[in-house]
Amino acid sequence: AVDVVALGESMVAFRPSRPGRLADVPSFERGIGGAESNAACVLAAAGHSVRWVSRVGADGFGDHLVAAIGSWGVDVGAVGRDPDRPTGVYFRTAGDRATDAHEVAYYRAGSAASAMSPDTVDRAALRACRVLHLSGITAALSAGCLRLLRELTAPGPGRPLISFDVNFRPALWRDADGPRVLLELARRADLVFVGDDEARAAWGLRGGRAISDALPEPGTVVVKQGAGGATAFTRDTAASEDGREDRDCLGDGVATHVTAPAVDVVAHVGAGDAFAAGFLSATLRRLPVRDRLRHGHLAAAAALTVPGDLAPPPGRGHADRLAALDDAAWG
Ligand code: KDG
Repeated sequence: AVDVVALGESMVAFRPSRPGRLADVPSFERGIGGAESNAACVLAAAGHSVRWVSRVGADGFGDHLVAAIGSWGVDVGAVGRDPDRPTGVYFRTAGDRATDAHEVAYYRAGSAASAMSPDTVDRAALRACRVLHLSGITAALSAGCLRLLRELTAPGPGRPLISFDVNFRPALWRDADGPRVLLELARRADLVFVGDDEARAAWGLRGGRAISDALPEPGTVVVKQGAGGATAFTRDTAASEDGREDRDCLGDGVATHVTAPAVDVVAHVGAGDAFAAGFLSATLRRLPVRDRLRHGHLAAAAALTVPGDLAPPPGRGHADRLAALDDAAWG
């Protein structure tokens, strides 16, 4: 079994080669995107065994994604190729440094990944792991994708620890069902990541405590407050071998807050994925909750300071030294 399996659609990502609106910029740089594979790449760079499960087209963009994600050290052997459907593509501006207001244009309807379902993915490859990392984006892609998420998050023997990043993408939800579906899936997870902005937009919830109260089942709920930092609500603060007993804990929840280091933001894209990866890495290493948050912030800081989706996090020893700086340094 690998440490982590990440399931989700990845796309070739194009960002304008100079600042401006999508309507105006004449050329774009190619990168890769996909919330779950972004997290997979960062986890692999942090020294974990990671598998990415998805589907791509039997086309050049599919070749590129498989090669690029594989080059981060992620196992791509369970990625299916679809001869009839294309690989998804998206365009995104860097956005405002302070507010992250940006433009995004997806070309992914009918993509190879949107045809994922319990019948088209290798379920054995999905389950043979300590942590299965999922996100709410997959739920929005198709009825088959949603069925797959429901099956993977159903309680049952042999279920790995389920990590769920809510990733509310209003542009992908054509109906009003998104918030309800995302809440249902989040409540079935063991570990949930959610931005306070998306919890407000999706569920009308304000503040970490209200969000944590709306998600009483997961052992850990991490509420991200952007530059303000992140708060983990844990029902069991004892770090276990693989975080598994988090699942069985009850109680009001202990809140641990860590302020994010101040960085000069280049682009927000990918920061949430990197944060989840850093937090998961530290969880797999049984580090205390405070250090899980610090490792999340360090990986996010790396992503925030590059233009594209992905940046290598500090190496493990380096990250450990930064995470061990005293409280004064962490603010
Ligand atoms: O978190 C970054 C992702 O938003 C980006 O890589 C594209 O996966 C993506 C999506 O569906 O928005």
